Amino acid sequence: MGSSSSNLNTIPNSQELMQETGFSAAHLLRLYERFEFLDKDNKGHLRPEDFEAVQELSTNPIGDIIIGSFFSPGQETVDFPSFVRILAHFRPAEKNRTRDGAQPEPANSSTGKLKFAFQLYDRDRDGKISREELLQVLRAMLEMQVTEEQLESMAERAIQEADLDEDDAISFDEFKKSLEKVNIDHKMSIHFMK
Ligand SMILES: [Ca+2]
Ligand SMILES: [Ca+2]
Repeated sequence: MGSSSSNLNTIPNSQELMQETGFSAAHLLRLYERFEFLDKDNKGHLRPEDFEAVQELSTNPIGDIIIGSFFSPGQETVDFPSFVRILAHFRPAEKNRTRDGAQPEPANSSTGKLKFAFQLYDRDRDGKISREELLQVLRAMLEMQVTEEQLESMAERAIQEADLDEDDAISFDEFKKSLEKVNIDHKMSIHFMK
């Protein structure tokens, strides 16, 4: 078996991170190993190009957009705690976990997942998805398969359907309403350990 190269003690603030994100010790260790693997030159943080080693992302049409979501606007690096907090959005929601009202909405709740999805579109993080932002995502997803004209009419339709206050952009509330029928927990969950 050999000695394990990492244990919980090597992870800074591991207890707080587990409490905050709901990841178990085993999950956190796995994520730490993953982080260290991606951090090839042991910088202690990841840069966008480090994510290119993640197969699922390099082949995902909106991989760049997902990678971008790990970085705050204007930031080129992500450290381990932030990395874990982002991934916490993809934990399946726990059905029977009660939480007291004082706690913030957990990242893996339906609302937490929706907020994360919303932010994938809202590139400039001004709280609204503009027509141009919607077009950027559609373009990335459907590259080469449809014409620019078709993309524009798709964006137009999406905005018309979701835009209730008619400001020509989609707010988070409008986004949430338009996705009410979608099982967001199912769509945005990754089972981290099989
Ligand atoms: Ca925006
Ligand atoms: Ca609106």
